[in-house]
Amino acid sequence: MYRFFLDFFSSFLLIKIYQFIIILGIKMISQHRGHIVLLYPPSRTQNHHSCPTGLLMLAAVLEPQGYEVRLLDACAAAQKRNADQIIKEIIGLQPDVVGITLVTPLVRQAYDLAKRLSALGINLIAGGPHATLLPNEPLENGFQAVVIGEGEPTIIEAIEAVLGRFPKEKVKGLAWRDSDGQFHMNEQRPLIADLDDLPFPARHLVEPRNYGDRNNLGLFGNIFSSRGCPGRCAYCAGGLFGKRFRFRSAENVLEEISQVKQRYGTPHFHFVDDTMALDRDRLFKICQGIKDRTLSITWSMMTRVDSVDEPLLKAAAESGCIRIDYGVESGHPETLKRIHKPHSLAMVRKVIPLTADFGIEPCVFFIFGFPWEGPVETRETLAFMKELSPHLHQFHPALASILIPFPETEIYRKYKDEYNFQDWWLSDQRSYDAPGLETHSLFECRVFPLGAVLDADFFHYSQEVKEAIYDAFQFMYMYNLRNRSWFSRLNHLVQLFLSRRLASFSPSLERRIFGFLKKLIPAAPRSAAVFTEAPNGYDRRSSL
Ligand code: B12
Ligand code: SF4
Repeated sequence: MYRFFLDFFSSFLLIKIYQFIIILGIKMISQHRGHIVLLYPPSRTQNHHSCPTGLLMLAAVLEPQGYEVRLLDACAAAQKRNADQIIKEIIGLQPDVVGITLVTPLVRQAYDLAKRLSALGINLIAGGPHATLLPNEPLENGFQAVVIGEGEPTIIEAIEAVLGRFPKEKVKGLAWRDSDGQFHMNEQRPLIADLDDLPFPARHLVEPRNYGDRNNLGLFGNIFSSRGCPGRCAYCAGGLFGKRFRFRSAENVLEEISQVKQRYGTPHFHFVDDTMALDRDRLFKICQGIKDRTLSITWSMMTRVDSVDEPLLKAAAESGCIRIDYGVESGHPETLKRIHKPHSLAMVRKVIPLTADFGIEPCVFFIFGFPWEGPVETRETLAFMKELSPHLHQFHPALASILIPFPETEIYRKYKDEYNFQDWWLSDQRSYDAPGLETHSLFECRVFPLGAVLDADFFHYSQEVKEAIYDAFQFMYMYNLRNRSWFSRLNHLVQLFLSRRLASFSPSLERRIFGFLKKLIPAAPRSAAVFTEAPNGYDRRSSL
């Protein structure tokens, strides 16, 4: 009997060992299809507090197919890296291919980096919004191939093509250059028909310490649930995912939230969709599902003013929605028409207080500096901001911006010749991804995170328009300080006033006198706006 058990046990063990060797062998054969680095390129001004969803989605497609993937986010807030550091790291990793996301403001630096990497013999593939809009540009700046539009269905064939293991001309959605320098644009790849087919982002590749302290509980919470937008806003640099609104099923979205909550304890989710609420039925189902599954999360979304109403806001609030970002853009009705916004000021006047009434923080975005706007129109937007402000907890720093003519937008096409800003993203003078702290007045540094955009001088604003824009930003800054002591507010106001007046008289004198103050005095309101803790302790920096 004893012998029987011993024989049985040893043969069982042998079978298991053989099984292990066979599986290992298969894995070793199927693995090592390549080492891939996915890179979000360096920026002087951007700090990410959450991981880049697009690259994680690509990694999720690559890993099961035997590719070893490393994520490098040069903008990760606690581990920012410049081009030299990135190059050193990439050389150490010895990848077969590096895939880089291109967004317009960062291409100037990304191209420099690409040329240096390419000179080292490293294979480079570009993707993302800028690469999709202008596919031949990356090919002239060090990249071997460009993936146009959605990356998931194309990335594997693109890598194989760059490595010479698959014919480049057969990869749908690929732009490439042959050995004679000839530019080729292959047949378009159809949009993904069913987004539920996509794997969940490979969040395990993220190193949390790169993104800051352990309080950053929203790190893993960026989630996409739909793609495409039927809107045609004149300034919008989207379009990557097409005009047709496609969405994941409520069940699929809920499953991802459950898994992330369980694995990482993520308490807050931010939907990065362009316009989350376009399919009402689905949103109702998601809200109901969050409650039914007792997920106990909070969440936030971006959507259009005209896509919500009372029942939807009620359902959202009941399921944990704490913030909705709305693109209001202007307080000047004519501007709303000219930029093809589907909402009116009356709708905004209704929706913003309604959102706040349900306990959801409404976050409104404005754009200043449309070329047809003078000081009067600019002040109309400021007046509208003031009107809405009682319903707003505070103004977020990313909330108002100055119009940037992103490539291929209606604004860019209409005004590029008149204002002579063709291909501005390649010029040093207009590349606004620069710190500007040395060149800007204390006033600009404090209230005006996008000061460098004014320097780029896209639309040649008059002094009156600039003053009106300054007033709007100063209003937001002081509004965020409204709960401070009167002394603190007065102190800030006096500093701003003196700096602004002195700078208008003599910028160099202002810099000399206030120069050291910039370093001494912490920029209270921006940090007050950025580092606000939501009631559940979720650090909302992660979604900004
Ligand atoms: C979240 C977000 C942010 C976050 C980023 C957080 C983070 N950690 O990544 C923050 C708030 C920091 C941000 C800032 C800015 N953003 Co932003 N942002 C978005 C937003 C809303 C969602 C991005 C996302 O996750 N999408 C979902 C994923 C799945 O899509 P994806 O990233 O595009 O990736 C897919 C493809 O592009 C492609 N792909 C991407 N990279 C690569 C690489 C390779 C090798 C390949 C093959 C494919 C590929 O495959 C992916 C899967 O299909 C988009 C709008 C949108 N709907 O995409 C705007 C968007 C990307 N942002 C935009 C802009 C302009 C900015 C700013 C420049 C704003 C400013 N005025 O300064 C800054 C600068 C960003 C920076 N870091 O440099 C524009 C870009 C336009 C352009 N021409 O480049 C967009 C498209 C918004 C718009 N409609 O105008 N942003
Ligand atoms: S609604 Fe948003 S995503 Fe759609 S076109 Fe307008 S700005 Fe772009």
